[in-house]
Amino acid sequence: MEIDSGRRPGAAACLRLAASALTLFLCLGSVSAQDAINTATVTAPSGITDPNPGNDTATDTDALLTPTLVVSKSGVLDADVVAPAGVANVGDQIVYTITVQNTGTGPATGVSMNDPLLASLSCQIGGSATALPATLPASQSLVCTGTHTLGQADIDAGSVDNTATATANQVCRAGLDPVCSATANTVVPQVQSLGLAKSAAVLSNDVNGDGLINAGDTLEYTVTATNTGNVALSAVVVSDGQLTPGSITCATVPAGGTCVLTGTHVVTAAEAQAGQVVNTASVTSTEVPGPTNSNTVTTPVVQVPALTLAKSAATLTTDADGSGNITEGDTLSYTVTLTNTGDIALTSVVVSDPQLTPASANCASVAVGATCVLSGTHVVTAAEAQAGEVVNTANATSTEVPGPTNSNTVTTPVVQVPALTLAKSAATLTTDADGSGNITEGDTLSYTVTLTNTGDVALTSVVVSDPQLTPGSTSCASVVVGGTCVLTGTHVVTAAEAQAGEVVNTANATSTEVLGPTNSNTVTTPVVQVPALTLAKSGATLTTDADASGNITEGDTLSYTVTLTNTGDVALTSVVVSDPQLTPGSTTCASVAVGGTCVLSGTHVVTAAEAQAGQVVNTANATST
Ligand SMILES: [Ca+2]
Ligand SMILES: [Ca+2]
Ligand SMILES: [Ca+2]
Ligand SMILES: [Ca+2]
Repeated sequence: MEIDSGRRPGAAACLRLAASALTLFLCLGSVSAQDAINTATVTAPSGITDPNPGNDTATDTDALLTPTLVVSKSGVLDADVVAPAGVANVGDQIVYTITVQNTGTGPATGVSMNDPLLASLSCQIGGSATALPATLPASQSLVCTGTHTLGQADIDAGSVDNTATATANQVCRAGLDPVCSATANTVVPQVQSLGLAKSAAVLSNDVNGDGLINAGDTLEYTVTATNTGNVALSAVVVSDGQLTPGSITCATVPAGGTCVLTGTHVVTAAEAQAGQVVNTASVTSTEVPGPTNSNTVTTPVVQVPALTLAKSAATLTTDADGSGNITEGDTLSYTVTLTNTGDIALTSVVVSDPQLTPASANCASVAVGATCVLSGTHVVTAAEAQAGEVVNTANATSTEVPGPTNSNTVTTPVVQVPALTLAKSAATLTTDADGSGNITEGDTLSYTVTLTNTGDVALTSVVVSDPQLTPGSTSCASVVVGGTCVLTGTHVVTAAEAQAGEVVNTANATSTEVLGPTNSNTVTTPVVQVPALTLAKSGATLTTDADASGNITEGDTLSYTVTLTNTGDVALTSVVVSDPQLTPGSTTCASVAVGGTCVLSGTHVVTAAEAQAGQVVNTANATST
């Protein structure tokens, strides 16, 4: 069916209804205030024979007042109902105003309104609410409002078209009158946009268990891309090169929907050094090429400065005494190594060991994993030798690890070298028994025997002995290095020593550390020998009484004994005891010991002269070497 409204000659307005077999014109004739004359004419279509042409026209003349309705409609988008404001979202509204104006001369009754898009209408006439259907007087307007809530289909379509249709009893009758309708086309602007937000880092693997974010720890981030527009976006890619995985692709994200990348990041040494992890993600889509960047998330990293300090064992560099082992005076070398075991560089590093030369090493900065090394030497002291070890601990300080941090303690055994000397003084004549002014038998000599600790360790249970002295020994519980233990004693020169012509004297010492015995120097003291003898002659014994007179007379034989006694302190040698009046006249002793004798026994015949003299006078003598 075709509908054509327009004027026709002789009519105020006509409505042409055309069907395949019939065209019908409904025309409203000219009207006045009092009547309406309406003439209807039917014309047979071409090819149709009108069997009764006389009834093709009818005219009705009525005296009436006629309403005329004019419908208009407008729609206004309210994009602020649902956030975000200004963007049309599902739930936002279009507010429609439909106005039916009665431009005719008479009231329209049964005025009603149909708008399939609007669930309910709120209407008023002349400012007063009214229900439908209503009577609309001439020159009045029926104003109805209603809202349409946007659906995604509306937004996807980009606009909403809808038509309101008014009906009344007199006009706008469905199927009879020209349609009293108005269509509103309301544009719904499409917005294509993406928002991207990154969560704060969550510590998901605390490698060192300290509850803090440090190098090596794993952080987890959630990067959320949100479709902040009002239409679906496709091929949404959320990326963050610092995360694992580094991206996610969502084929389609509806308006308001999200595409979420959850990834992890292991805090690097560089980030620890910098003290923070700085992280920005991005998103793109087919519709929003972008990239759109996320907020930048800065995560503080707790720095863990740390160091270790290790000291090497001592190396014997200079073996001063050539002993092949570590002894007093030897030079040891040590290496003290600081290693940066933390996750940031250490600055103003000082490695110290006051026992070494040089005593410290300075490093302005030591990178992670790098070292600062002090190499120095140490000469073993007497005290260390006494202690039997060198005990040595280094330390280190830095700006980041103020410390001091001590190294391992290195204990180096020192081989102790106990040693002593024993010296004996020359003899001093203390008591000159015989007043001879020199050292002779029976004189008293004094000696001093001095033990000196010449080693590098104290000597204990020291005994200095000399059996020839009185006292024969002295004991010292302990003799420090360089100290002495002195035996002072006296000795009376013996006969044997006088015989020998000297006092030969050697002391000795023992100690726990130097078992010994260690002998002193031998002191030989000359003894002045005092050779002496006595010569005694016995009285004559009448051996042969030649004249048998019974007394000593001429011709009698007398016997004598001449005894040499060694009364000195030295043996007498080549001793000859002689008496020329005796027969034999002498005797010789090769050696006569002290106290020993050399005896001449001989006889003598009284001579005439002796008889004449009345006596025999007889003197013996002796010689010796
Ligand atoms: Ca909105
Ligand atoms: Ca940690
Ligand atoms: Ca040595
Ligand atoms: Ca003397």
